[in-house]
Amino acid sequence: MFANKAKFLLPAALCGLLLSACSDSSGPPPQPVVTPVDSATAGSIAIRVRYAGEVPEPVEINMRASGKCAELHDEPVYDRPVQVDDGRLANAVVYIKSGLGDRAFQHPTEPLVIDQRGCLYHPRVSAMMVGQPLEFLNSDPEAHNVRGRPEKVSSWNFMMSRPKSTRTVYFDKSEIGIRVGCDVHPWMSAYVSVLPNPYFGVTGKNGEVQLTNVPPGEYVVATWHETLGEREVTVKLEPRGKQSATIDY
Ligand SMILES: [Cu+2]
Repeated sequence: MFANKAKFLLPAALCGLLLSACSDSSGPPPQPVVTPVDSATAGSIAIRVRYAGEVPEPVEINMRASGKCAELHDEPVYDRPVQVDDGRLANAVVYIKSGLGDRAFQHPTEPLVIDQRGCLYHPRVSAMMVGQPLEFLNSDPEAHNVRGRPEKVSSWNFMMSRPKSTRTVYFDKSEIGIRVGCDVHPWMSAYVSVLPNPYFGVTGKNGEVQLTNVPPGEYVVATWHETLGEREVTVKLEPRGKQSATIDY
């Protein structure tokens, strides 16, 4: 029923019910036949993401209505989807959208971990590769369900009621900006992007992402932001080139 799409694997479901912490024993999809990158000719692309518009006022999250969440914070908690520092936009996913042809890349076996802590997701915005494990961790003394609302891969939904429990999902195709949420605490939002190549990153405070070990070529590099949408730029990379580009919102 989950064939060819996001795999929420049954053994993991069972072990999640029985144990406080466990991971998938079924394992990720097999590694593809990899197209090697010649490091002697590879280069790098630096992308800077800027935002010139108005930054929405942060909205205080009312956690008092839901269980223990409010007790987990000493200070008021604000929702800040648009984070801008000195004109630089954080939490934008930067990735090579096209230009790599049919190259195939090894996926990491290290999981991307999204922690549920203080009734918030950490990190809020993240990116990973197709085939890489995505591990949800519950660090709270509070039950959360994890509902994925993708458009291309299959949706998933499971409950995580025990502190320090983990659950793992896998993807065998790519999708940008999959929304993850919790029905118990409707303010909880995370966004995961699943990429078919290793050339991606999420901007931090400086609004920058470095793509390294990129083969020479002409690429469409795209950015995605949860409320500001997508932008693209074309970058031509010579052998051993160092290119940089700015993307403006
Ligand atoms: Cu929750």
